[in-house]
Amino acid sequence: MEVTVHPYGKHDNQEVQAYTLKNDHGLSVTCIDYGCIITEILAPDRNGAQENVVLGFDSLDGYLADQTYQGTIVGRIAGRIRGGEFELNGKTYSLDKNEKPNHIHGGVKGFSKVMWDSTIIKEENHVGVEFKYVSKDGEGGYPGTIEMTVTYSLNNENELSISAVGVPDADTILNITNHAYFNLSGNMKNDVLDHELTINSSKFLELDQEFLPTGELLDVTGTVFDFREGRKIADGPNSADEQIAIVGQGYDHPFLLDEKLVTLYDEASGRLLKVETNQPAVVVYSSNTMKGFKMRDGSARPYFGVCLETQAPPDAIHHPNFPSTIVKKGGEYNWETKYTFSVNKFR
Ligand code: G6D
Repeated sequence: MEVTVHPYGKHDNQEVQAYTLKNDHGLSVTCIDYGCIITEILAPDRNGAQENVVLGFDSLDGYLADQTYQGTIVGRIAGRIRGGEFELNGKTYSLDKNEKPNHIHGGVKGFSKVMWDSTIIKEENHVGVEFKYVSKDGEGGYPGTIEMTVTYSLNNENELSISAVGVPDADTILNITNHAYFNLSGNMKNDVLDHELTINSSKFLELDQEFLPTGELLDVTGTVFDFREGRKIADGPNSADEQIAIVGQGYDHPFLLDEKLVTLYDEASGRLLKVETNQPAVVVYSSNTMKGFKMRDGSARPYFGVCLETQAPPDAIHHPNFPSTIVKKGGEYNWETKYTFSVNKFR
């Protein structure tokens, strides 16, 4: 296994470095210290062809201009916060309203849009990169200074593990996620409508017209939101379900995980992605309205990527019945998600 470093451009007079992690079985992951962005994952198909399975751009400029969070670590709070404000310990905090009138994905200078300090990791059984960033009190409108550490690690079991640790110096809220758009067809050969998604989740969150949770938990039974036995992503866009229509004729919904395991399978290539997490929910976003800009492997088109954003439910601070996103002074926030890549040679 190896980790190599190479220049990737300049941002705010800082050199942006790219780190490529390679294992001995044809899996490689490239990430950069701007937004901890994963720019490429090369994974073999059933015939051993190594192809890219995440959407992205072919240069830093693409990521600097990007408004769709391609490959980024998103925070302080992934998802939307209604009205761009919340109350904590009797004080109201006003956040960036970067999706008026609401706040989304950590605001104007969220984790996905800042430079992280990096240290490469070379161990006998894994290689990786450790990214560090200090989010100062008041950044984006959030309380408390948080020391953030995000670590990417690749081993010879074809496991890409991502962990995030946040240590605040005051009570605050924190709920990060990884916003990679997966497309297992390889090099965006096809869209993801034929991908089979399996999620052991019996409840998903109802969304309103602003894509914010209403607080209602809906039963998946008998709907295109029931992924317990596996389901083609196409079932959503092909459905007349009003929740599908609300978010642009696809999925953009948080699912509460009964088992913290999600799988994504592309029969044409044989690629199988297993996602394991310590998080209580996953937001499935099928890039319903993504269009109008050039990407590395072609032009952006709806349904050409699917995000599996493991996290606590969005806007949890306004819903006492959701898992909490409050982190107390002296506490520690821990987020973990492991992606395992394999091929199914026979199906
Ligand atoms: C859209 O509603 C979706 C979000 O879930 C997604 O994260 C964003 O695009 C990139 O706003």
